[in-house]
Amino acid sequence: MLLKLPQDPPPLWPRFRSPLRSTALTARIGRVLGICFGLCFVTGMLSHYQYHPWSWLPEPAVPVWLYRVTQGVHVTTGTISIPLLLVKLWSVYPNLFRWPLVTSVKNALERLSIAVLVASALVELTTGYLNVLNWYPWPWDFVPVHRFLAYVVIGSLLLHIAIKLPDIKYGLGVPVAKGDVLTEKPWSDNPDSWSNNDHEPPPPPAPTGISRRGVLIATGTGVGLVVATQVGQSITPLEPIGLLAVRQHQKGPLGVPINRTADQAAVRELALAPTWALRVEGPQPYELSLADVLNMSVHEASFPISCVEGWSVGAHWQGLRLLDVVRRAGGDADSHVEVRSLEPKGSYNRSFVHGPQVSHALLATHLNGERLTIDHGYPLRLIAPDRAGVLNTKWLTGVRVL
Ligand SMILES: Nc1nc2c(c(=O)[nH]1)N[C@H]1C(S)=C(S)[C@@H](COP(=O)(O)O)O[C@H]1N2
Ligand SMILES: [Mo]
Repeated sequence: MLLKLPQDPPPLWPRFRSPLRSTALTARIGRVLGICFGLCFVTGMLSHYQYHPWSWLPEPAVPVWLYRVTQGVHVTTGTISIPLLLVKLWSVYPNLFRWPLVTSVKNALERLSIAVLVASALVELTTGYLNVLNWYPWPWDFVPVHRFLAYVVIGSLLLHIAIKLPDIKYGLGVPVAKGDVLTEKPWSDNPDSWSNNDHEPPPPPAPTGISRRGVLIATGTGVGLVVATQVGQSITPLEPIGLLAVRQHQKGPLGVPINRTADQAAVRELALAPTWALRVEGPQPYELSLADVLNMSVHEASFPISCVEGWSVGAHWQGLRLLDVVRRAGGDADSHVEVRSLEPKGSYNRSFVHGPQVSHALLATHLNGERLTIDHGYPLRLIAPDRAGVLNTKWLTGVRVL
């Protein structure tokens, strides 16, 4: 006991009597949520790796759909974690009102670790979803904070699982309709620990309204609907029911959505200038005029464009092979290559290619059989398989062999 507190809570202190809330229910929701958090974390790290690959382990170029799948899983698991987390919090929030609020130093630390987990998870998931909507109503840089918070979430989640292991084992071991009612046991019954092991099932609660199984079914249905109406942004055949799919390929020119237009990037004039040329730097520098570029644009490839925000769509590309351009400048398949955009500002106005992607990348002039539109990167853009969309720089001006 930290302080000498009154034995009983104040008279207006909330009391929770719902027989729906139980360790069995919480553990089942928690298991699915834990799997989602795990998948979201791992795929998020893969995405981070796309931005900052190690030079000794460059990103692969095959299978061409790899990033499409990992990033689709990242955004989908993150999105469904929002309703799952809300149900999970609903199932345990009466614990906030246990009396006394803390019973020991250990108990206080446990509560603090949960506060960190809940707060970081809520911020991580909400800002992640708002990022998908391209809305940034906060003053910090999204990407580094999103990554840092991911470590906080996963660290405090692992701690939480370790602390709650006895409850998790108990909760998953009893049928969901049976088992203790989480909130009926007064805190003061177990002053030493929040997680008590001696769960003694009280007499089964009288059935009223929805059952615990009903809560699980409703949650599962809701999550299923979110998945079905969202994955249309990466699984194109499901697009017609993609109510929550933020970007849809039919809504962009040439069947591909656009994240940033030429006007937003302030490149329209530069990209349309008749003097446009591609400057290639390296041991043997040279320039390609627009006519040269179009003459050399004879290579075709099909691979998806996959945005970090989760949308992706298969596409057919035609262009010059980056490797040919690099070789003519004196480089080869092992070169590190910098591809630069006309875009004056912004962190995505240049992109680095090395490893297997050098041999697979195209400097594309055509998309799905037609000349690139200005918003898709006219006159020339980078595109490589298994590469985050944001790294496929548009409106090229130069290639540098490093
Ligand atoms: N120069 C430049 N290239 C860019 C961007 C940008 O903002 N500037 N956006 C990127 C992002 S986030 C994506 S997903 C793809 C989208 O390509 P699209 O607009 O042709 O679909 O372009 C990438 N290329
Ligand atoms: Mo993107």
